[in-house]
Amino acid sequence: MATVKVSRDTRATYDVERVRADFPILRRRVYGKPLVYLDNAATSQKPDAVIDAMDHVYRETNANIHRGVYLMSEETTALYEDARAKIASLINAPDPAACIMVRNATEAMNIVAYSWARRNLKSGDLIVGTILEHHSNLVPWQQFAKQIGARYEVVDIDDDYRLRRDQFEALLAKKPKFVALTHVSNGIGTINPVAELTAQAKAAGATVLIDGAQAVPHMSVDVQAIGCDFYAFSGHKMIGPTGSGALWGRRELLESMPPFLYGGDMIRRVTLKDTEYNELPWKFEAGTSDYVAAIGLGAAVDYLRRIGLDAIHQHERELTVYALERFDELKGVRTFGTRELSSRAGIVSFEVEGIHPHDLATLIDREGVCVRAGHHCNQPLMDRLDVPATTRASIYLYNTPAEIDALIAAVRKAQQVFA
Ligand code: C6P
Repeated sequence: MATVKVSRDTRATYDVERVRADFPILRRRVYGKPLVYLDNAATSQKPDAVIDAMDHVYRETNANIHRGVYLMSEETTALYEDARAKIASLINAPDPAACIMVRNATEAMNIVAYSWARRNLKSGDLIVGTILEHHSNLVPWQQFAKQIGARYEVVDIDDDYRLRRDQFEALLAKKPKFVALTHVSNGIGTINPVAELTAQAKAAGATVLIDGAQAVPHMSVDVQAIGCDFYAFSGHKMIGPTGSGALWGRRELLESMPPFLYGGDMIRRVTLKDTEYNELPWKFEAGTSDYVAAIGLGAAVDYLRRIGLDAIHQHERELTVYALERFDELKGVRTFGTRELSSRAGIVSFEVEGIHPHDLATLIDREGVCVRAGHHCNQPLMDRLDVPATTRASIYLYNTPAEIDALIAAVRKAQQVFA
């Protein structure tokens, strides 16, 4: 399959060295070699702006939110709610109150499984997923279906690693109640046409959840244009802190759902007989939130918007094309994923003949290059590809062509070791 070429004229405007200067960790060395961080699908590095925003809270304003009537609590609450507004605006959510702050995408998807699905699905109902799902958007549905006697069926991929639309449509003809679908595959980088798929699923009467964990960090996302009912993502993959993320949902759905967790902050009035719940979004934010992480995520959103999600996406696309071209030069190497660029994110999973992915990743690491080896929480996808695991390089806004060269050189060196 031929690699699709893209124009490289944004190179002039995208100043990757300037971006890199904002990420202090990129200055470190590993094994005496410059760090080449290519495990961005697992988690991303953090710029000074995010570290400083969190440092500021701990040094200047730290106090529990929504509880104190004193200045510091009010300041921290304002920073937290301001972060929520930024996060909502990033995905063009119509209403920040429908943007629930969570610890990560996994928690977001479990909220939908526990609060929405338990109330709205019953025995015999059909839930549709895809073979591309990360375990966190597969296991909750598979297990939930088992518990209530519902059916969970998945859409396969075609020879070009893209979802089989014929199969999706055949499943929709069975009138599923729910569709759980990833925006971008973390295993092989397929970008799903989520707006089209959502429109079809909604026309068939399904409620739609999109897992945006690998999309929001890398491209412009507009939940209104997609038309889905729920959209989930993690902060740590988008240069924000661990312990941050969001679940956006349609207000009317969130209002009809019971809380996921019970405790402080999610209540309006408690008596020994009963509890009246708080309004959105706090009904779903029981206990002391990781408000410092959320504030850090707000700073990450500011940073990403300053660079521009479209510019980041284009930069990653150019690097992906470059990486695929360079991989094609290597003998005994197979890359997974479509070469159709409009459907391809900056995730390059590959296997090298005669070298187990874990051995390969260990040797690559010795050259200062961080990649992930394993099933990437995609075991059904690995089974489908008929491989036990892959080695995976995943690209982000601070990566450079020289780093791709370092990866390729490290793979060559590993091949020599095993020759
Ligand atoms: N994928 C990877 O290396 P959490 O762990 O909740 O922040 O994100 C879960 C998750 C959900 N959906 C997709 C598409 C993901 O890629 C991930 C996390 C990492 O690919 C860690 S397994």
